[in-house]
Amino acid sequence: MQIYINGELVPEAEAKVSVFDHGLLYGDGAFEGIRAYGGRIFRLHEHVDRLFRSAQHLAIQVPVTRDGLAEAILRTARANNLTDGYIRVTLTRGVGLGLDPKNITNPTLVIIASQLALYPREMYENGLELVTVALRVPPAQALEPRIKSLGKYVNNILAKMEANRAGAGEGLMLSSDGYVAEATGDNIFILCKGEMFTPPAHVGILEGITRAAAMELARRLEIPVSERMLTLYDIYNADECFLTGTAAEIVPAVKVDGRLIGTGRPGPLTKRLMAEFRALVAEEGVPISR
Ligand code: PXG
Repeated sequence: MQIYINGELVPEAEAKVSVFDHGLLYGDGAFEGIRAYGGRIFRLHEHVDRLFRSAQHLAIQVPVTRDGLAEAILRTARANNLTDGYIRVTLTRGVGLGLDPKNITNPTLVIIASQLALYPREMYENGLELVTVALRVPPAQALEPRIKSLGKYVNNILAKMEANRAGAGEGLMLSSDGYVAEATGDNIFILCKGEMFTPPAHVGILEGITRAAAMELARRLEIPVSERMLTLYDIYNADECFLTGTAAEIVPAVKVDGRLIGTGRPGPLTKRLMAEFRALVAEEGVPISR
């Protein structure tokens, strides 16, 4: 595997960052997880833009331009003959011991083009089970959720461990005041009487790129879709429920905290959206080959 580090492609065994890297020491950085389908990178520019917005908030100067980053991602995919896979872009503040970022000037940019397993195929056909975890998402006033920051993910990892302990496919996280926020690495949607709802960003969610794609597809199918504050009552009483994320794509959720959602089978609108999503990723996207 060839890894991109700060402008160079190097073999995996030589791809090393400093033990003084602020990403390692403090989780001081941001990342993107991107997928490629059939030789095309899905929503490449949206991911590049989100990384730049994260970097702008963190006041980390991305060492390349937007076009330069898109090109670096494509170059890394090409060097690894990637057609279908997962691309992980990591940006950190750079090397420096001690919290104060004042004298840290050389950010670290790493791009890995690899594979990431989806949920088992069975979960796409039969739906997954969610459990509400005790751990809450950080309030937006404390940790801006729109930054896809490295450090924030300890919370998501702990939440995933809680879901694993419960034997569920995913953990559902609430805001500190008990509104439905998101899953540990996915956004959540429900369908009620033909209308689609998802929590607004200010609840403390990541504004997912797959979430935006699902909303676009719903509009195309003339399913009314809106952001709304949701409680567990809304989820338990929904006709259909599904999760969206780069890793998960669109995956039905059929059981939440022991309650069957709707019929307990992936719903008709969820299935249509999954089919439309598969068509979208096959036709859209930036070609990897020149
Ligand atoms: N919420 C959270 C907390 C996430 O981390 C999403 C929602 C969905 O966003 P996108 O833009 O992917 O639709 C995410 C995304 C990984 C990995 O490395 C994590 C994500 C995406 C891809 C890979 O496990 N999280």
